[in-house]
Amino acid sequence: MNKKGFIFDLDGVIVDTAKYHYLAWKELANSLGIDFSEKENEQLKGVSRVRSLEKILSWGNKTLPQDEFTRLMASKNEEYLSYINKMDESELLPDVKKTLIFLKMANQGIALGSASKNARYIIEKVNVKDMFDAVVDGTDVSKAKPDPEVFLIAAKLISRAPEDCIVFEDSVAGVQAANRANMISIGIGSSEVLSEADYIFNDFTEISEEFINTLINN
Ligand code: B16
Ligand code: MG
Repeated sequence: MNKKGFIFDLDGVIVDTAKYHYLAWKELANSLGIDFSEKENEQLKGVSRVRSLEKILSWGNKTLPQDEFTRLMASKNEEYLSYINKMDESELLPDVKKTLIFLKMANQGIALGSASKNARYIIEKVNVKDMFDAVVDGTDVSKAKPDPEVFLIAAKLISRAPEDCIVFEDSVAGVQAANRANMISIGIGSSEVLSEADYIFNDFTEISEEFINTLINN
């Protein structure tokens, strides 16, 4: 049987923490007199914490001294963690667990490839930590998505060549990172936003076992 590597993004793929990032960033932006919409929020998905704040400040034509910038990032993370602390397994997105179990039973490599520095904590909270053979998160990389670093490290840790890996991603930056890594990209979300992905599904309920078997065997 073929052994492929399946790399999962976290926010927006395994759990809908994107909504908590949005709430926490919006509160912080509003406190600075800046507002942004869900459409602009797409640009923050998959993007590092530092880059997110830089983008928000640029939308408001604002700059901040370094110490204030660092303080605001910490304050956003505190607010974000207040939502995360309440998470449990019920917040796993539909059919994610089923897909993970199917891949495990099929003896495939499974890795997490997330930009989030909170990723390890979150997969523990929602009780899927044991499903992953390797975890690469925002603390392991020096270059943020769309750079392919996060996925290339994940492939290495599960001993798969990049072309034998399949990435599930909800962000434009993440799909671009998977494409640059020479992996198959599967967009989870809207086809308008994720048009650069090789395949696009609204969520895992649309991904059949037949389709996964095709990925495994091709
Ligand atoms: P943190 P992912 C990304 O996670 C989020 O999509 C992005 O919105 C966030 O800014 C980034 O993690 C950093 O998160 O502040 O928790 O370190 O989608 O790559 O799993
Ligand atoms: Mg994501």
